[in-house]
Amino acid sequence: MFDSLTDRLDKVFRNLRGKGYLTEQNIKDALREIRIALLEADVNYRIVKNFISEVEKRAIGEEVMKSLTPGQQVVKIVYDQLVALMDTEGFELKVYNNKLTKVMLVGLQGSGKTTACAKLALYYRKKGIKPMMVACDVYRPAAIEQLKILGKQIDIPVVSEDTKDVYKIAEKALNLASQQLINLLIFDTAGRLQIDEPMMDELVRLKAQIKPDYILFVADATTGQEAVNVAKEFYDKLTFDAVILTKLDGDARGGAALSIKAVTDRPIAFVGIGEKISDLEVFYPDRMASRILGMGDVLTLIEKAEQAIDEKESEKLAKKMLKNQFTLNDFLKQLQNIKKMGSLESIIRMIPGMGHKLPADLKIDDKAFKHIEAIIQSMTEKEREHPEIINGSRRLRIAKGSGQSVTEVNRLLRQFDEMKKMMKRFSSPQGKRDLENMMKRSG
Ligand SMILES: Nc1nc2c(ncn2[C@@H]2O[C@H](COP(=O)(O)OP(=O)(O)OP(=O)(O)O)[C@@H](O)[C@H]2O)c(=O)[nH]1
Ligand SMILES: [Mg+2]
Repeated sequence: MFDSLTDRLDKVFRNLRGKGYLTEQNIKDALREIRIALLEADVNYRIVKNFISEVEKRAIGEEVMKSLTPGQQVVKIVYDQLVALMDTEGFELKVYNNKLTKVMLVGLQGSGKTTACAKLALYYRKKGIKPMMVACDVYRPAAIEQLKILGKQIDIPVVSEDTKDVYKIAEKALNLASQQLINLLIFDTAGRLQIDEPMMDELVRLKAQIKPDYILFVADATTGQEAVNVAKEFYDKLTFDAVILTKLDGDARGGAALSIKAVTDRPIAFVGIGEKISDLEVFYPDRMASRILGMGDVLTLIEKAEQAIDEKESEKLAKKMLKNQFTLNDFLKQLQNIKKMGSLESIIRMIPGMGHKLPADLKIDDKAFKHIEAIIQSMTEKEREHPEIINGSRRLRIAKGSGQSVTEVNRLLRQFDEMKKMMKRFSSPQGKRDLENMMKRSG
């Protein structure tokens, strides 16, 4: 995500940080580089101009230049400006478990509306909300089927009807929702390649009929400024409430994320970060700014961990770690928890200082997980609890049983051993202090 922008900014800041004090010229040079980086990221040029002049106003002054860490101060100012640029002003899609909230999704063809429909439904169902989806795309032949398949996967009802009359489908959905005490009705609508009048008129009419509580504009982040221009046109016709920015996982530049709020004055509410139905995140400007500046996204990481890991279980594990009683069985459990959080790659990219250092095209193979799992599963209960008994012949048996080589088995056992040593170190009082310092530095 945003790798090229992050890389460029990282270079500028490294240069600044390396200097003991800053002259006005240093800052001006850095600002010029930042300006180019933003333009290359496909941020709207007017936004870039304002952005740079705001940063300049704050950065060129006694306070920054005379401070002990001028480079760091400039980074902080850029960070603040990025947050301001993507400000959501506290926007929140409010859904309640005792009444109906209606949401309408609109956007260009292929922007990710139908996928977002299912993602939203799943997201709110996890919060105890009763969602229902409505197939209002009656033009693309497979569109209704697509939504139905998604609905089946997550076990959420889909309203559809064999008709070209979208208003009839909408009416049916409104009736069903009130009969079945649905809390969230999400309308998937048809997209078009070009914005055309009949399509817009249909959306305007649908809006008048449904009276949605929220209209969300779905935009494909990888289309950059194009997405922003289209957003403006949709906004003029439909005054949508917020944006779902999809395919951020494939967006190396970040122009849409950085421009859409400033151009339409409507905030980003959610971002799509992958093709899976669980790949939806609430949008937080501060976390996004951290990601862009390569500072990682620890909060999202923690939230994901909290969702995936049972609190009691993780407490038990933590205690075992501290007492150095962590076994291969616990290790296996941890691996399975991590897997629930998403792909290994997406997790690593959120770790401060890690994300942007990985090459953009690097694919971390989740198969490695499966191999480790297979190896541990090929061990007896006793071996998992007491790996020290695993001798040569046992290694051979485990290798055969898991379809891995003995070298792989050896490597896992060695890594596990090292992990235990590290845990032992961090469980001492000095170790805890080290760990805290480490976290402070990276946070
Ligand atoms: N990588 C990635 N792919 C996504 C994301 N969201 C949607 N997609 C993919 O984008 C493609 C189009 O998504 P759809 O949900 O069908 O788009 P749509 O707006 O409903 O398209 P139309 O109904 O044709 O207008 C599909 O292949 C999705 O899997 C995302 O956040 N990340
Ligand atoms: Mg669709």
